[in-house]
Amino acid sequence: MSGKFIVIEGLEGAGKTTAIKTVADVLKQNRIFDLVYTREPGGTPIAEALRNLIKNGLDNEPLTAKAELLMFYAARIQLIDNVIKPALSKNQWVIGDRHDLSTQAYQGGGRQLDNQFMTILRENVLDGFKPDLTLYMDIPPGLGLKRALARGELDRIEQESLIFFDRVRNRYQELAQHDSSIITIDASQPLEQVTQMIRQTLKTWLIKHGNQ
Ligand code: Z5A
Repeated sequence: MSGKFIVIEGLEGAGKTTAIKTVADVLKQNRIFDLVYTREPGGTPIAEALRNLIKNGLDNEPLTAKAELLMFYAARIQLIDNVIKPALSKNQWVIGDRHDLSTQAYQGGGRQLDNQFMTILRENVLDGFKPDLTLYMDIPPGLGLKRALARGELDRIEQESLIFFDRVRNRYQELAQHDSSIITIDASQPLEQVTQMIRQTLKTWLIKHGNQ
């Protein structure tokens, strides 16, 4: 059975952490035990250092939108080449907390960086590499932020305005509509229902892809 790359995406507070546990649970029920977990940005020493810079900044130096974008891609390619691809080649399954769709939604939608520039960068860095399945946890930004706030302090990106997160969500929804490897989960429902939806969606996907 060949390894697959499954990614969980969504705004903060969408419930990605719980979704990841549910995905792992369903995979194990399907006798898929060799799992590797990743988070982005992060997942290698260099990528984790970039994560820290992106989330917290340094010495109050303004981080430009383009520099932020390049840092996400630097972290991502470190993770792909040093962790994700080696795992897949050993037939391990990789469960990712965010991947490139985040960049398209946050830097493309939220920060409104130029589409053509982003496409050229993505194609050159990723060279066609993409997840086998993405579960996009869709939630209104206000509700997600309320959940995230209940957990503690907000980081640099989380401090953006609701208008920014509306743009991020719109871009997520737009991209999900045009890519059959992205499945949208209504994450505004109570936890039990969301978990049930993820279970059912993944079971159906596994059957369709010959891994039940
Ligand atoms: N970012 C970017 O801009 N570009 C990129 O390319 C990438 C990332 C890769 C990463 O921060 C930041 O970088 C992120 C996007 C940006 N910033 N923002 N803003 P991170 O990794 O620290 O944060 P995150 O990915 O957004 O994770 P999160 O805040 O932990 O969100 P979450 O994992 O979805 O939330 P959670 O911990 O699962 O749930 C939040 C709380 O809600 C928790 O207490 C749960 O018990 C509760 N919850 C969850 N589901 C429910 C339901 N259904 N009902 C009620 N309560 C619930």
